[in-house]
Amino acid sequence: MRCFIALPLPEETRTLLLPPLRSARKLEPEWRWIGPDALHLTLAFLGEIDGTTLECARSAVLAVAGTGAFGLPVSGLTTFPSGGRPRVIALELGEAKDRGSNPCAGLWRLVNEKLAVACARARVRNPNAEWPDGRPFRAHLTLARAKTGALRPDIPALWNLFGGAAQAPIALDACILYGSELRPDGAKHTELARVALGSARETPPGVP
Ligand code: 2AM
Repeated sequence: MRCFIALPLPEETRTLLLPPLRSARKLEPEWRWIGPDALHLTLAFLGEIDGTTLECARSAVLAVAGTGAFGLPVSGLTTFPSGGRPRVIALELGEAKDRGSNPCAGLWRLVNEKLAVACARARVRNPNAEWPDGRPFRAHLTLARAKTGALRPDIPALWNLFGGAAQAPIALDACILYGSELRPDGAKHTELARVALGSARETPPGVP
């Protein structure tokens, strides 16, 4: 199954992003805009995996349970790749200000290290082909992908739509191993494993 490890967005953020996503679809119709429920912050893309490798991915996600939730500010809107024809429109996320140093990059490193160690122990190939020598980690939320022949998007106009909706930091409090089925109407994501990031030391609301 095609799999990836990512952080889901809280319902509040998905609701906030719904109106700008609707407007963006009209503004840039030659881009394939993602539905708010499918938005996520990718930590590792694993491609087609099964059996032992899938179990290694599951164990890597379980290993980051309780490492601490955090909130990331939206810092801008950009296209990827930085050179050449843009293929992706994404919201860029800055680092958390409410915790110690770089919790998101730390989580990206930790889950990928756990995956690499589990794969080495099980003597299977690490499915994250980019780890550790690939592109440096840039926390982002992919909003749209180019359809064939898509024009360069109007970034200032898009930022006018999304900037206002993305003022509060986005709370990231879970890590998920997703299975992804590619369909003509967009990818369908299934949760294969989910952990809460919230630290075990945190007291739930209402508990003294
Ligand atoms: P991104 O959108 O955050 O860049 C699930 O398909 C996720 O895995 C995508 O949202 C994408 O992350 C990432 N992904 C998909 N195909 C990929 C590939 N070939 N290489 C790296 N990452 C990929």
